[in-house]
Amino acid sequence: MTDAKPDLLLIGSATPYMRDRMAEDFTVHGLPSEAERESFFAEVGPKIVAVTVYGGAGLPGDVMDRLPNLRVISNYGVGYDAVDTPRAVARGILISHTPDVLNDEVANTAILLWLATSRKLAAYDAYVRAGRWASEGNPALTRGTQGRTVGIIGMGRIGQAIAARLPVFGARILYHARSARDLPYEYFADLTEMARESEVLICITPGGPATRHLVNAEVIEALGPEGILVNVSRGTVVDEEALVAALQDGRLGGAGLDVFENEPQVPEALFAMENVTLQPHIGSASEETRRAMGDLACDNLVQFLKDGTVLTPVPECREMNARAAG
Ligand code: 8YV
Repeated sequence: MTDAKPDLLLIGSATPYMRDRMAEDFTVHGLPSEAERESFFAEVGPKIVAVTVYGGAGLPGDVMDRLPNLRVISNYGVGYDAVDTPRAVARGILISHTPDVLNDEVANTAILLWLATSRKLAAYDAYVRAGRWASEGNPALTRGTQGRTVGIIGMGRIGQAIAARLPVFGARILYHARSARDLPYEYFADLTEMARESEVLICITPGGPATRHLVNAEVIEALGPEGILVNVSRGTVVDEEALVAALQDGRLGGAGLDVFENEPQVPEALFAMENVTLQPHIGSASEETRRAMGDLACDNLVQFLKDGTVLTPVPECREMNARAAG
């Protein structure tokens, strides 16, 4: 019976729960180390019909090329910038991702990073743990979080979930996106202009070549010495070198960062900064949300086995999916 199961390649990690679910319908293979990859591709590559992919390594074109019978890619995450989408589309391979189920968690993480950075939560936690409260007394005051002007870069599903949380902080809400939307927030076509107006800038736009270094030196400069940058999208969206330089010179007030340009590498210059909060790309990483994402990633594969479609195709594959549905 087991032999009849189609073969799936798992790239990156998955929870034990997801592995069990995938193993119900597929023979699951892990991607071996570089040294063993050539023989793996030669022996197993032609059998692989499905890939589940998680993490920054993604599914680059050269790996895809070694999987001649690949038909479906299930991306465990909403962002799929690490998958070579044009290559997959050209080959008629369907890509699914996990939208919506993580909106609230990632929005909460964005708010958390803003509040923690503004009130120096991590730095003052360390202050107490080091016994400095007792020996040095109360630390310096911080900037407050009520009544701020908050600019959001990207007004998709998660951007809207972030905006929906801001009224309790009495925030004025601005946003920058490719086009204005029918929403009760102030639209800025020009990002630098919005950054100049913002006290907090929250980045939740998709990664990939189109948004690379969208938050550049000029935008960071415009946000200014009192401004806080929060990034819960992709490290590539921010010019990290310019960000570190601005923080070092006091040209930017602070930063709450969940994502980095070269994960898991983080510029060491940030480690000692009290006005910076660092997280290891955990925006969606709660047990509940990862279970929901894992379920959707697996449901997409199950659906594909049933009728050749997926439940939540990436936008580039919607048409292909509709055609498969007949
Ligand atoms: C994942 C994410 O950690 O969904 C996303 O796009 O950023 C996170 O939920 C990511 O997919 C892992 O690379």
